[in-house]
Amino acid sequence: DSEKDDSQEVEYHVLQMFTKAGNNRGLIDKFKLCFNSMMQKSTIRPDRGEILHLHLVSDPDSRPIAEGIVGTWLQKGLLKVRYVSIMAFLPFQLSFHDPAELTETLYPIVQPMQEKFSAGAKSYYGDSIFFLSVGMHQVFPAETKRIVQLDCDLKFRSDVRELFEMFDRFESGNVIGIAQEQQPVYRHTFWQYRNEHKGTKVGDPPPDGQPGFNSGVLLLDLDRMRESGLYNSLLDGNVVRNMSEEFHFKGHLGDQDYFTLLSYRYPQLFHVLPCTWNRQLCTWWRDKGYQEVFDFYNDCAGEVNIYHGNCNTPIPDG
Ligand code: UPG
Repeated sequence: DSEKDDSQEVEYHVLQMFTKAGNNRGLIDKFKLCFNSMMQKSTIRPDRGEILHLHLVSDPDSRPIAEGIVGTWLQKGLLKVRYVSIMAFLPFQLSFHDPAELTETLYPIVQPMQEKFSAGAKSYYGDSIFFLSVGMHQVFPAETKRIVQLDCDLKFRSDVRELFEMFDRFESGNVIGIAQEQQPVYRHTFWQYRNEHKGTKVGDPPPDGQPGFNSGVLLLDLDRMRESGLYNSLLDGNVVRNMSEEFHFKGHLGDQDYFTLLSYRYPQLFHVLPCTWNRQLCTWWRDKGYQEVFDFYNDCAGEVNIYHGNCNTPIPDG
């Protein structure tokens, strides 16, 4: 199962996008909360031969901001040592990836999705980088076998290690772990298909329906993504266009739209994470004509493991 070998540390790869943070106080505060809560709850420790490797996709202006936040965490720790590189004492490893460079590899892979699941050519989610997860298996080297990708607007109440343990629950054929969307957004965007296919589960709420996915917490089994003939065949432009047409679907939420559409034809590619591991707090769709059904989508029983303050929703204390 694991990357463990006696001579080597076990590496737990976590990736986050942290771009255009320059004048975005909101994003900076979100990242701080997410990072601090993840570190506070994490039991992944270098002295146990384990290392948390944080990959940040950051443009040159955002990078020093991230370094500042990560540095604050260090000052809280044992860091009183002088004359020694502080990086040697990091309780985790940090790597930066330039979005412009990643985009060069990504663009040819994700261009068909960008056409269908972006708000427009110049739109914010139109950037290829918002489809990074879709082509991550081709962007990262073969040594990187699994990655957990996280939005910045999260708060951990549990150990990030448990997310990695969930890879072991994947059934054969599963390549990505992802939680369901907790608002009727896909009930809305698939209205035409639903209208033409009475009784379909597409866009219906849990437990029996297929509400679609939310990409705030993503378990990417890069090895399986690389090996899956099915997954890679579905990256093809014609396939994406045909599926979009079949479902009369045009989205604007990037990777999560693509994964949702795929799941309606090929659910076996996805391992569905418990709702408590991506507890979405946005309620924007409640009063857009969906009062009656909203709670069917939004209910999530059990202790919250990760809060997701999507659409700028404040995250409760504690
Ligand atoms: N991000 C940046 N810089 C920005 C804006 C976004 O780095 O200027 C990153 C960041 O990691 C952020 C993520 O992109 O957390 C998603 O953007 P966000 O504004 O948080 O989107 P939301 O509207 O909160 O989230 C919805 C979904 C979420 C999904 C996202 C894009 O709830 O799960 O990932 O849309 O599909």
